[in-house]
Amino acid sequence: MYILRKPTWQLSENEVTDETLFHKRREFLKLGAAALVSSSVVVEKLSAMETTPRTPLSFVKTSYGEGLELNSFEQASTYNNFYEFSTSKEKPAKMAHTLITSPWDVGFYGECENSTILGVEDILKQVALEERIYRFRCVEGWSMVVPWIGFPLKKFLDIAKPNAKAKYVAFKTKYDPQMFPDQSRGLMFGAIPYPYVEGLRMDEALNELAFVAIGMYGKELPKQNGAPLRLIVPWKYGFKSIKSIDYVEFTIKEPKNTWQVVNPVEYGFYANVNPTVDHPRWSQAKERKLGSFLKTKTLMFNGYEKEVAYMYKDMDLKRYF
Ligand SMILES: Nc1nc2c(c(=O)[nH]1)N[C@H]1C(S)=C(S)[C@@H](COP(=O)(O)O)O[C@H]1N2
Ligand SMILES: [Mo]
Repeated sequence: MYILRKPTWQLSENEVTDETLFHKRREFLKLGAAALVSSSVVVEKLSAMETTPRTPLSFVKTSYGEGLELNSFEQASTYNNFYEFSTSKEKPAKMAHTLITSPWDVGFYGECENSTILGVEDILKQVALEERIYRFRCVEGWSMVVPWIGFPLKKFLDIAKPNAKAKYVAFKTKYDPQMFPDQSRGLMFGAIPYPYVEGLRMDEALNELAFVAIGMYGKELPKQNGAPLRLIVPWKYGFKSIKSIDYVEFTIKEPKNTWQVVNPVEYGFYANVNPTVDHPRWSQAKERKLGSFLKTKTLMFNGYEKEVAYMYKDMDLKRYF
């Protein structure tokens, strides 16, 4: 008889909050330690944490997110959700060196005219890179503001020319237990089903805010943040922003995304950030930005109501959560 460790998705609100406080305490201790040594030593330590040197990128700056206060690179790259490595928030940064991001192919399948497999470098030849500062809100109640570098998801999907029957698009993360240790753990031992799957309705995918990130803070994405390329859907909870994509499929039917499969009572397909619809085990009215002590109000559609509300005007957002 095996004793199963309780998966994170079964944690109570208290435990989630404790984890956040635990993290805050670590940040505080780090700051305390930093005050004792010269700042140049601290900078050296921070860059030594990067698992691999990351190439600086050239990109166009945009006005997205002007005026938002950024989280630090350190915050965004050391507190991660990446179950393929671990359910811990701290471990992906230490473990992600096993992810080999080059060569990396992305396959496009399903309801499209141009089904193809393309290397990331070929994809990058077809798009212009831009920087967008977006709010990012995890369903667990923490948030951050990150300057992503990438290109509109529409440009990515245009490569495959979706046909008129394509109503949805599904994305999958690479399945390779050599690179992602948790993929060999097995459902019996509390792992989530792999590969990780996410999906969007076609109109959502074509919305101007939907983004493919290949970098952040001026450089290539750290592996723990989903290198070589990941989705960023800023008006939806963070779990929709699938990492390390290797498969795109245009579908007629709504795809089943991983968290909906794991726990359909708690997670749906849409997962729009909505302070008025609580998670069954905690309120979604507030969030704690990484590095902040106080909670702040969560905004409808994470502050992107103007850009996205039209897509849901006839929908009951309590039902389609
Ligand atoms: N493949 C994959 N993608 C994923 C996840 C994951 O576990 N595996 N976690 C999701 C969740 S819950 C969140 S909040 C964000 C976290 O992104 P970050 O680590 O860059 O902050 O990634 C999302 N994408
Ligand atoms: Mo999340």
